[in-house]
Amino acid sequence: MRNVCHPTLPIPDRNAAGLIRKSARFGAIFPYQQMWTAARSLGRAGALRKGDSMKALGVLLLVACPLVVGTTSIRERPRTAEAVLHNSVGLEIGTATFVEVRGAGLKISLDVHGLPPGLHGFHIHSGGKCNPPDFASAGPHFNPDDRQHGLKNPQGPHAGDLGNLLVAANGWARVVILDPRLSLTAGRPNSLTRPGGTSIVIHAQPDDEVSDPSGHSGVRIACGIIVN
Ligand SMILES: [Cu+2]
Ligand SMILES: [Zn+2]
Repeated sequence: MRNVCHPTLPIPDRNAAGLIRKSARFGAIFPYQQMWTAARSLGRAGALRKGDSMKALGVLLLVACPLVVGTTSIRERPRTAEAVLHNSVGLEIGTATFVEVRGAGLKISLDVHGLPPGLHGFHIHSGGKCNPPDFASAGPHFNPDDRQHGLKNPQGPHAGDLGNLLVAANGWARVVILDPRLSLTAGRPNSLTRPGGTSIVIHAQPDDEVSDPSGHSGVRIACGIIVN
């Protein structure tokens, strides 16, 4: 019946398959239950005669199809984006991946190397350009809610404030964070998919997380354009 209403979407990966399992139950069973309940009540009411059965099936399909199509949206691949980061001399230093988590925000996984050890402020910026060496083209912090800078600022934060990145002695940093203020849904004010684009920027200094507009985090030492 699913194919009557909507083509079955391919299962994209194991994570998505986990999400799908529950919805598949609803998609496969719930409409049938609806149809069966409806058919029984029609039968009880004497509304179903022999010649009407095909017409009734058509009506029931019309009723049931939106239910199935409604659930297939859960089957879709999660919205994702990525960025390849470069340093101020144009060398590639790592990647960031972005996965929208329904109802929770945006999961950001950053994996970079070749950076000075210690704490570095890092943010989503509101420009989709990373022109070295100063990356000024990335613009200010992404701030759709018109807040002040800093996760510890009572008037903050910017949606693009990500805190500090701890770089190990060997220059590597790997971090996974969830930012509840961001999305990848086009058209939403907090979406990283927007006209003009967005970028992820790492700074030379720690972010004090309170000083507007950028936490005294110093010059920009790496930048990646966010694409999906
Ligand atoms: Cu920044
Ligand atoms: Zn900020």
